Amino acid sequence: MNRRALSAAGMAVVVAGIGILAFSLLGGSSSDQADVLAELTEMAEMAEAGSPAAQTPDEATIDPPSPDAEDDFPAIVDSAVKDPAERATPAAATFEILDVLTHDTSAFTQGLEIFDGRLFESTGLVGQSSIRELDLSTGSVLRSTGVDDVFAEGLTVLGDTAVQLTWQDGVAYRYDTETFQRVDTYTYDGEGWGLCHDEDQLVMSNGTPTLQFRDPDTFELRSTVDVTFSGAPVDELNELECVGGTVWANIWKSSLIIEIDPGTGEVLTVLNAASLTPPEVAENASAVLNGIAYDPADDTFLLTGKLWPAIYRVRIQVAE
Ligand SMILES: [Ca+2]
Repeated sequence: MNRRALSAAGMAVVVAGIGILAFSLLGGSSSDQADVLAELTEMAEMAEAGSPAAQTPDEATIDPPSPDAEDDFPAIVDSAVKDPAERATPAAATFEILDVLTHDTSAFTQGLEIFDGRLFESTGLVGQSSIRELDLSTGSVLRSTGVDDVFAEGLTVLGDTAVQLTWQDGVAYRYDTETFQRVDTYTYDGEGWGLCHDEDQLVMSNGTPTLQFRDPDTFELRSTVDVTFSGAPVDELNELECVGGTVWANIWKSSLIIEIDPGTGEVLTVLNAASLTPPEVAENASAVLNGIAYDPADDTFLLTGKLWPAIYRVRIQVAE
């Protein structure tokens, strides 16, 4: 695709965003989750159709891109962490697959996070839950400790400790990152789904449109924000990833990933990752995308799902 076509594709995305924004301003919001998902999907697919980066896993190369690859896509390439104030919102995003790592097909992925060049995962299901470290280059399991008595959920790593949620057990565990021994336990109301942290707080999802902000040391609840798109609540927020002041989340049972302004709860960006679902798990309704890890080393994301055979390293491109 040439530069002119890329510019046209970028413009189409902007027009789509303006249209949805106008829809919101005219009072056309809906509280129905299905409507929200349909709108988000339509917006993402418009960007996908016009993107040179749209790929299926079969088309993905396992070779890293050339260092000057971005020069080929000047019209829409952007950093995922660019200040949202500098781009039109809501915006649609696409992705480019850069690498394919292996993934344990028995891992019911509930959380994925990179800390200091190391990759950590939380897996769920009672009797199969675990906290584990994976090889960041290959995806192979380096070490895994069972969390057998609960249904484990989201995980975030804070240096020498890591915090892991549980689904309906009402407890969160803090581990020593090096030994995976439990060093503290917290209790909370409601369910636990996804977890990440920024510079001064934990961000937690619980299957509702509400994100909770908690003290990173005591796990104490500080405040909440309700996530909305065009004025409508976005339900079933799941795995989270805190990136440069915003929060990325996937929506359960969909392949949609959204970027959220944690101050207002507004959806800033939407990405449709449906084409990533490996054919091996396409018929398994439980095998949904549920792993998002940002790698600050090269501004890429690792994406995987429950029981998926692969972890994809992608570069997310947000339309300007
Ligand atoms: Ca994550």
